[in-house]
Amino acid sequence: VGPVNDRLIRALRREPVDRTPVWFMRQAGRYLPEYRELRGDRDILDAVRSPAEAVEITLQPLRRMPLDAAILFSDIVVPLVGIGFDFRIEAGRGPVLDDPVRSARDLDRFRPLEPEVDEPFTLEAVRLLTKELEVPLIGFAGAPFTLASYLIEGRPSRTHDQTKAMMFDPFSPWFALADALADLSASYLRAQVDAGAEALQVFDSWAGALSRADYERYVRPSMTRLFDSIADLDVPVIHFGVGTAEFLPSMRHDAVDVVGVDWRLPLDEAWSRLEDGTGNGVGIQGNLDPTACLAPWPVVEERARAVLSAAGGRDGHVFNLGHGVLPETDPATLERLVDLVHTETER
Ligand code: 1CP
Repeated sequence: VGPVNDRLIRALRREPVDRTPVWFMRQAGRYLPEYRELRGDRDILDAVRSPAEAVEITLQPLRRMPLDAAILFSDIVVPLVGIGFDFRIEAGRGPVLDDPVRSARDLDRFRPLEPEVDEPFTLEAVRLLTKELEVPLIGFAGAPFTLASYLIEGRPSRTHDQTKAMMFDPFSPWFALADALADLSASYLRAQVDAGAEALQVFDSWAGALSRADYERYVRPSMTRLFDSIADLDVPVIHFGVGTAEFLPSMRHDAVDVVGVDWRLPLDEAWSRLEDGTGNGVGIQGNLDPTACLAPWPVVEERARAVLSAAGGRDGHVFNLGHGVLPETDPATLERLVDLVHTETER
């Protein structure tokens, strides 16, 4: 049996829906007072390792607003931690690795992920959640470039210099590293689906640091490897990136149902770039600027309506922000936004 509310799944499959589904990246997080209260300043990896706590945090936003999906509370570095990379997540900063990946020798630090052994807590959280939820649970993983950035830089980076330096160096182990990360993410995604996740999202948050030519040459091959190896899974897949407007068509793969776009390009234009020449349809997720949610409600409303009007009621639209909810966001704004999307798009 599937979830009671299958609007998200239908939209991801580009089937007609009664209302446009809406969820938010980082919908479970610091903008919620109940999240801050529960978490304090502890490393989020503690919460991830406790199925009960991960379940509770995943459910928090759904208790406040009728979102059309839940997203598992975890992090993209969790499978890396599972195979022995000793990340910690610093509050207000992000993942830090004291002993980063720098040379071909560091490839020895990789081994295949054994999800039931390395990530039992994640799979238990997925099982508990899918028993309880009335909306689909989205499982997720990081894409190789974004994961490589944390491994190589050893900390959050805005420019990803060392990552790109390794990538451009013809004698570096870049392609082997990217393939190892594709395999890691593919097994993490497969395990989440086996445990009950009903949709998947692959996050390539930092791919926008690359030109189209470099994305094609250095990143797309490992993305093809990743998506081909999960193509047999019977769940819809979202491929999300930030700053990727110049190479949206390169983000399409046979196994990708929907491309997630940031706020830089209106949805109608994103759609025409994606459909360019292929003839096969693809859905779109997005794309309200998360900083717009810090503005007074009339501004949020006007901008949300602009997103909906660019989507034009097409099948295959999933409403979301262009990136994650900012910690300064008033939860009431997101509550009103969910309501607006549902009311405005009633078919
Ligand atoms: O202590 C805290 O509360 C820290 C904030 C936080 C949260 C809420 C981090 C640290 N991770 C998470 C959970 C998380 N991470 C989720 C599940 C919750 C949800 O979406 O509702 C997901 C899907 C992620 C995925 C993730 N982690 C991404 C991809 C999505 C994105 O936002 O681009 C990335 C880039 C990370 C790395 C990361 N983890 C945490 C932070 C602050 C960061 C970004 C650091 C940076 O700027 O590089």
